[in-house]
Amino acid sequence: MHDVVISGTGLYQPPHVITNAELVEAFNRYVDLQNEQHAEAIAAGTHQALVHSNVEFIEKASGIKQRYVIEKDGVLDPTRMYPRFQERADDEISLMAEIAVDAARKALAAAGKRPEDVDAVFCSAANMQRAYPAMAVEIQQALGAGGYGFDMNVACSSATFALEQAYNAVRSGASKCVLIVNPEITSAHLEWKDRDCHFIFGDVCTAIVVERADLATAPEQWSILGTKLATQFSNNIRNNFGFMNKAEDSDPDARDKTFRQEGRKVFKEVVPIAAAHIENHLASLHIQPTDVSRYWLHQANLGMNQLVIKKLVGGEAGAEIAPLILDTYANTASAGSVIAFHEHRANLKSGDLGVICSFGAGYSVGSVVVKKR
Ligand code: CO8
Repeated sequence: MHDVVISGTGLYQPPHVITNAELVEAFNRYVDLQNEQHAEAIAAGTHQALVHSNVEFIEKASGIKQRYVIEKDGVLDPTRMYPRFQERADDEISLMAEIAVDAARKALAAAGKRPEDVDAVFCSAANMQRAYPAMAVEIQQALGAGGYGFDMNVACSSATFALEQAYNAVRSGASKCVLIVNPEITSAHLEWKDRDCHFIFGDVCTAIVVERADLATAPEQWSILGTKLATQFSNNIRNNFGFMNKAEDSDPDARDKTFRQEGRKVFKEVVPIAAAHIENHLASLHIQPTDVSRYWLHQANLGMNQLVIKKLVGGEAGAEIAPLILDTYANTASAGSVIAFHEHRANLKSGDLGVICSFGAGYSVGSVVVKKR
């Protein structure tokens, strides 16, 4: 078995910011238009009036202050409320591949690797742009990488689940250098018209280089000490969009064809699962939770992360122990814990321990224990 390191990470940050104030203004205009349109039915009691959203609720309930998106005008158009992307021809690079290539190039540069050093590409995200050919194969070709590529999806845990596949491929000797990309275009499958969830998500792409320790040359490297994955079925986070929709004669615009969740239930059920998962994983490696210098946690809700940290180390989830990126990026599905790792590790020193952990739909939870070399 080979020793394995993470030798580089990269981040694609979309060009547009939507603040909570902008989001709420557009949403409330949409609500007013709908209520005007259905005024008679509302007055007759046959149609339920929509209710305004507000910035204070969003910040208090989630910790989110803004989000990045690839396209902003369509989302903020109260007569549309979803992004406006141009369909691309088969001979053009697809949008998902384009943002993945951007993040991948940055990760490869950080690792000091050329695309041809890569012998496997895993495109791991909550949704794929198309059924086939696999996004990973298009990304592999666009980069000029070797080997093979495949797509995988475990919703918010896609990145940590891919890290375990990369770790196993490299330590077994099957691969020398694996590139993971997590292109999350959440704006295309969020229901921006739903007050309960319209504020939750943002677009982004992260990339990670995982390679054999004896071949790594990056100035900064993180040994992977172990990975642990778990799943437990739940309907509390669900999206029924899929290739069977047409054959089922179902409405493509029906509410269940975009993201929906029972947020409060998810909060209550996932916090103990995530905390116990990390604690058990660390125990299997003979590490106490208090020995860990940094927890790069999934970024869905500030309160969730505070509770997970309290259960683990008994203290507050200050920026030093569990950095927050949710305030600026919102929930970016699988990319959240990787953004936290990418942006908040520079001040750690050789020998310091860290945990990258995601949790979300499935339910799914994945943890990766790392040590700075
Ligand atoms: N403005 C004002 N009031 C509101 C709003 C709003 N926008 N929304 C809801 N309210 C009201 C509700 O109507 C309710 O009113 P009342 O008390 O009168 O009934 C009150 O506020 C409280 O509502 P909630 O109970 O829903 O509020 P919570 O405090 O539970 O906060 C959260 C809601 C923020 C959603 C919270 O429950 C949460 O973050 N839970 C965790 C969710 C989570 O972790 N989900 C993971 C999902 S991500 C994932 O797994 C990946 C999926 C794949 C990616 C998909 C991309 C699109």
